[in-house]
Amino acid sequence: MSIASRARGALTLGLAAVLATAGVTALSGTARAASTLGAAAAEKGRYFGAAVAANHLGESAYATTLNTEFNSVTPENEMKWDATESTRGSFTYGAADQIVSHAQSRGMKVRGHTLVWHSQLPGWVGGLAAADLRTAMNNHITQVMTHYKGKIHSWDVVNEAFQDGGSGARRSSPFQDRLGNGFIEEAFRTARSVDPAAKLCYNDYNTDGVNAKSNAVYNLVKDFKARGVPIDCVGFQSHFNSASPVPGDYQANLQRFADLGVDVQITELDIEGSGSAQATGYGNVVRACLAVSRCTGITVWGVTDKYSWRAGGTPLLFDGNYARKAAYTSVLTALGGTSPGGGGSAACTVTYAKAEEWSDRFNGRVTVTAGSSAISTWTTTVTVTSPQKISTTWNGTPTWDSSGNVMTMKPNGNGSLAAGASTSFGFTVMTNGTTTAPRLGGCTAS
Ligand code: 9MR
Repeated sequence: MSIASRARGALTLGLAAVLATAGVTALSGTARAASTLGAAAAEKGRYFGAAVAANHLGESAYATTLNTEFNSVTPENEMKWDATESTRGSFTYGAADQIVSHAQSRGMKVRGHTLVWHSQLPGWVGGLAAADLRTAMNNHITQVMTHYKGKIHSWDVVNEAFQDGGSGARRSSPFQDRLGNGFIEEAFRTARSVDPAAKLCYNDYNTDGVNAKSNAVYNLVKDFKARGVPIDCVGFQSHFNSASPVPGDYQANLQRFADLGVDVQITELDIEGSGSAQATGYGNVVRACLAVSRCTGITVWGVTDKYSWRAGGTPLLFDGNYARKAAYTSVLTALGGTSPGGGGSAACTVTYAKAEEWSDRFNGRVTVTAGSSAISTWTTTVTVTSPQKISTTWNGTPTWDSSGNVMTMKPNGNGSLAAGASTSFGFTVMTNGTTTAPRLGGCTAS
């Protein structure tokens, strides 16, 4: 035995003794990889968050998915100026407070979004002359940050202040037009004075690769750092689709900002699409963040496709039935986690869609998609609500529990699927008067 391994042995024994004294049993054997996004990200020293809407927290599947998978939240609209100060000097925090207390009681972090932005800005702000606008902006920052002092890990102090396109110019807004370039600096200085413990971020979109807009933000941050203007982080929204895919220099761009001495955060990630293309995009984003030590966390812009701001593009990790998508598996795998039920790296996801419908029955179709590795077989379950009965199935081999309501489905013959590839099976549900949609269990792959 080498000296090093003997030292390690002694250390292990010492640790076991400490744990035993503390009344904790030391576990031996291989630790199981984390099986949720939040836990897997935490093992990598990052948070994994979602944008949350207060009005969905009462939906149990929404809350369960949020609580199980995520460890940070961003109020999607509830902290914006139109929500918190729609009338000058009269502050309303009800919906935002609901999200903050939901998060705090479950140990989740909260990102604050956003203090100074041209959009979702009440009309009265745009009507103010310069001196009054300056007072109103600083008062808004002061009031909102004071209300949430100590509860927000990072604030998007200024959002989307630059124009799209090649000019690198500032976007026109009441703040820009009346206060000039200095409004961003003023907002950050005010924010620092109110809550010195919160990380202060500049947040924008179309800045995810090296381009004229991100260069303009880069120069702003560089100037702030050189002059000692407080700034701690830059948020990269990362709204992607086929016209605006994950840039090839995404990681390099994150790294050049990090090299200026700020943290970087992926703040509003969503990628339109489906299947393996979407899964690959998500995996690339997560791997880029993990490769940049100052990339401290990732937030996806919503929990489920059905409530996304661009629901038609199905851009998120959970479908409208809260089933994990291939994109979910890709993210979890990239974070070093393992799907529940997915042995080793083999993993799959299932989604349900209703097909044909008659007065007494309907057809359901389940699509099984392999994760980022090929699988040799899969199993999933479909549960119908009594008195419904499944009368026929196709493209699969079913077995049944004693109630006859839970069908376990395996492939017909060869169940192998390439990474990201899909197959589907179908079945007919006799409604017997009940039209409730079937529920899917997890997908198990090997
Ligand atoms: O997702 C938000 C949506 O519900 C609002 O209607 C919309 C209004 O502007 O804002 C959406 O969130 C935006 C975020 O606050 C800033 N970056 C772009 C996001 C998507 O539009």
